[in-house]
This record gives sequence, C-alpha cells and structure tokens, in this order.
Amino acid sequence: MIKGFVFDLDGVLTDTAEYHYLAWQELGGKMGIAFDRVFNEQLKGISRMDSLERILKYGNKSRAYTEDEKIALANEKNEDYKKLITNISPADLLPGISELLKELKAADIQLALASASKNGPIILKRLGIENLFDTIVDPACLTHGKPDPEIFIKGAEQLGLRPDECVGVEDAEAGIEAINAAGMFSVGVGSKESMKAADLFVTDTSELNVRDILTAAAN
Ligand code: B16
Ligand code: MG
Repeated sequence: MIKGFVFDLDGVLTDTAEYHYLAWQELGGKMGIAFDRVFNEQLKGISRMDSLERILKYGNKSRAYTEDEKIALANEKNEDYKKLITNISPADLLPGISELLKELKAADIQLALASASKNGPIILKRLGIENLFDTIVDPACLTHGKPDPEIFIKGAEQLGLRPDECVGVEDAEAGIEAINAAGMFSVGVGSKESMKAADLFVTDTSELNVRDILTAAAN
C-alpha cells in the first residue's frame, strides 16, 4: 500500500531549470564556453559540481581549473542563481501541483523532497508549500547523485517507510532511473520518449492525478 510520495523539485513542483540555465550561461560566458538549451537538458537533476564538470568537458576545459577554482566557480554560479530565484512565489508552482499536494495530504499520504538542489528548502518556502512536506533529503549528505537511488531510498527512510510503500515523481531520465533502482513506483513528467522507463507518465503536471497514480501503483 502506498503511504508516501517522494518528489523531485525542478521540473516537477516548479520550473527552476530556466534560472539554472541563465546562471550557468553567465558563468559559461566568463569561462569562454558557449552552450544552448539543448545541452542544458543534460544538466537537469545533476548536482552543482557535476553540472560544472559537464560544462567544462563540453568546452574542452576539464583541466583548465584547480579543484579550489572549480569550487569558487560553482559558488559564483550559485550566487547568480540565488539572485534569480529571489522573487519565486506560489504563482510559480507548476499547473495542478498545489491541488495534488493538498489532495495527497488529505489522503494521509506523507511527502518527502528528493531534490539535488541545496536551495530546495528556501524554494519550498517561497512556493508556500514547505508545511505540506514531512521531510527534505539534504543533498549535502549524499555520496552519489541521481541516477544512483540513494536520494530516493533516503527520502523513504526519512518518512519511516519502505521504498515499495512510496511513489517517486521525476522529470529527468536520471531521476526515473534512480526511482526504479530504489524499488519505488515511478511517475514521470515529460515526453513519452524521455519517460519511457517510468511506470506511469504524463506529459504535463496538470495531468497528475492521485487516484490514477494509486490505482496504477497497486497493480
Ligand atoms: P543547486 P532537481 C537539480 O534539481 C537541478 O535540476 C539541477 O539543474 C541543479 O544543478 C541541481 O538541482 C543542483 O542545484 O545548485 O541549487 O544545489 O531536479 O534535483 O530538483
Ligand atoms: Mg527535476
């Protein structure tokens, strides 16, 4: 029986991908690395340091900086990003999410956040939904990023549930891989092609429906 939902943040609850993109672009400009939105897709769900490594590799500059310089570059990106997310408000919740979360709470289902973002808590607060979440996994405590299942296993653990008692919701391929490997029922938001490994998929958050998900997870 499903007793908990473990949510990704970016692309599921709100769309912060555009702000990550703008902040990485700004840093890319300073490093002499240009990239577009197509390349940016590869950064979704990937941690800050791993994203920087991917950008450097893309620009053939993996060895251009020391580890300390890379940390300073990632911090610089985060300072820009934090400025961009200052004005996030409940209006930035993706379609249907507010209703979905309230319906889940009314059904006594526990909620956890499993986001790679260290800015997750402040974003939940600005979105006005922090009180609906029972727990937030701290990405700083993790050894492996998505597609490793660690973050979803930890989410279930923090809810006091087994992974098979939880549903995981994701928009990134690496995220669906992580949910499946954790042994949870996976719900994907995105195209049929990118969400082909999901147990259930919808193309838009407005199509997420508690009854449909619980029925599919029970079968
Ligand atoms: P931060 P998610 C991820 O969020 C983003 O998709 C990814 O682009 C970002 O690099 C990562 O969080 C880390 O974010 O720099 O704020 O710690 O999709 O896992 O909710
Ligand atoms: Mg995401």
